[in-house]
Amino acid sequence: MDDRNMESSCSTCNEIDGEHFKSIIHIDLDCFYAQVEMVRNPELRDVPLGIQQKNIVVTSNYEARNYGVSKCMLVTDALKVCPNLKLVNGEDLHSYRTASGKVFLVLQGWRCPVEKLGMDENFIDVTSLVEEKLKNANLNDLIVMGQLYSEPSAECPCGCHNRLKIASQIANEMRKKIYDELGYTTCAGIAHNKLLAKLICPLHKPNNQTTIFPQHGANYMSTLTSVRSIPSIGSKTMEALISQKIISVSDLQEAPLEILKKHFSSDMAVRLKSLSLGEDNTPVKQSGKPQSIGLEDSFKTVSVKSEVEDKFSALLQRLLVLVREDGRIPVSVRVTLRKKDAKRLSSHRESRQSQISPSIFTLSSGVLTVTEAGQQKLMAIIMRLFTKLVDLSKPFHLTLVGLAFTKFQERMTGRSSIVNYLMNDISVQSVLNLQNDGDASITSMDYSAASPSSSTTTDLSDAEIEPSPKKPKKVNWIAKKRCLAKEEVASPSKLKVGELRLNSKELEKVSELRLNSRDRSLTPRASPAKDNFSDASDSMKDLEDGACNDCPSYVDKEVFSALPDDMQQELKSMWKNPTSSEKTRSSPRKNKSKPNSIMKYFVPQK
Ligand code: TTP
Ligand code: MG
Repeated sequence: MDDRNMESSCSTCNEIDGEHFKSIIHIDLDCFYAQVEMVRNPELRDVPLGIQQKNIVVTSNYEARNYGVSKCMLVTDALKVCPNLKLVNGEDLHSYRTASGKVFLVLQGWRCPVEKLGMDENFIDVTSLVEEKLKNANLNDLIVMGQLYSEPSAECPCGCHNRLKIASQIANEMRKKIYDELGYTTCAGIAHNKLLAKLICPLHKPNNQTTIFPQHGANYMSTLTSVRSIPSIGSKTMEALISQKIISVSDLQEAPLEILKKHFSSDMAVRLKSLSLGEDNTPVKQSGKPQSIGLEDSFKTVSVKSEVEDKFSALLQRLLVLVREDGRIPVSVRVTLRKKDAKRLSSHRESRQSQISPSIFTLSSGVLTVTEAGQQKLMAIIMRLFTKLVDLSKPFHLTLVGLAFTKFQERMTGRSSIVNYLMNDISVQSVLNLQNDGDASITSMDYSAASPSSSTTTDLSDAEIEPSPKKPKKVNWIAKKRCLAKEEVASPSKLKVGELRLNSKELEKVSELRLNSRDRSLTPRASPAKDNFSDASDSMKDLEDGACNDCPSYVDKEVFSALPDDMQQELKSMWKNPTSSEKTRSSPRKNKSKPNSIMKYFVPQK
């Protein structure tokens, strides 16, 4: 009997409807870098095309794949199988990043959570949209758009088949829009969870989509020949599984839980088992700006300090361009090395990170810049981290160096700037990246490319050299309200009443960003910028519930709550006196008696 026809029982669907109620789409761009080049230059469309980085073809179009050119092939080998292969240098990632951002924007048009994975993949949770569409759908007319992994012998009582049929139609619309607006073809996977949506996506590539019903999840998983196909199983977990002769996903399905528990924690053993059966309940997390911005350079071997310095210097130059485009001010830098271990004939990664002073960066006419002296400071920190990772008194062999800015301050306009207070994203979008990238735990699904064993250490000693930004009490409180308690809050400036010296640009920014209350609703998620900060939305709700019930409608209540108590009192008493309040609102800059009164910043934009 065909494996695909062996459905798992669905008689308990209603009891476990928590497992089937979601509808997830995974979209992957076909031969991504190659398509970007082909859209840019139509002459490349009908020729076999390879994208070259160093001596490797990182991807190729499907024309070239027909000749046997595969991803990550050596250029020399690719030219052997396809002598007329057209090669385009793909080392400058700028246009790929731009294309990736545009696809993300198109997908956001459906107003569902979109989680970006790498540059050319996105998960979209269309559960709510499907529920909406289901209300008006004629169930007899529903069909699966694109391919279906396997015909079901019976309807699932929980209704997931109809939901996934609608999801397949939404996926089709999304793919069509990406093609119509940007010219890129894509593949999609449609399933009730992220795991199956991602894994089923490439089944009919290119330019096609595949839906899988929950009952066939375990069957499909059993066709995967390596446990490594499962996202979040990295090299260490795979090694441990192989040592138990668990190689394919079906081996994992059959492995007794007790055996797994001997080699992994109990939670992890259970999780491995669930994954092998196609079960996964990780949520689609709305993506915002990347948590870190980094670049790596790999090579055969480097064993001399000055060469390492040159590599880092080149990386830093390129990284600063990316940071400028991003616009956030970095407050932490991470150095990564891949060391060749001659004895074990293997290599491993090590990282170390350090705080950096935001003052290294300057904002000039809205553009982030670093002076020559600032760059020297950064290089000094980078080389100091390097010497902590490598014992220079002994020979060393590196095969990769990497540099990343790992934490950011959203905006910084001056040490004592009120701007830092009067913005909702007042402190930092920061993430501490201290866990092993690969295999330490799989309690939450990590869909990012699994990296080889690696470790990152935060270098606290460097924090002394580059002083740690202070954490004012008030801002820490706001961070807590936003459920950022575990994250670090870095260097928002402290507001003192006597230090209110806004220059005109800051004032403009404040007015523009925070005080245009006529255009803003105070409901959570009203502002598009908020979509990246779902935790912030919650905090906003809390604040709205209590802190400033007497505030006039044009006042941002979260901003109000962030002000020192005495300032809040000053404002409240003014609002209680309509005459003075109105005067201040209509003519804030003419308030001669209190030139720096906070009142003038609470003026709706005209
Ligand atoms: P993939 O999605 O793996 O490949 P792809 O989009 O080129 O092809 P497919 O049609 O099979 O999805 O990777 C996305 C891009 O990432 C790819 O175009 C080039 C780049 N890339 C690298 O830089 N290094 C690599 O090792 C791989 C696999 C991809
Ligand atoms: Mg792709």
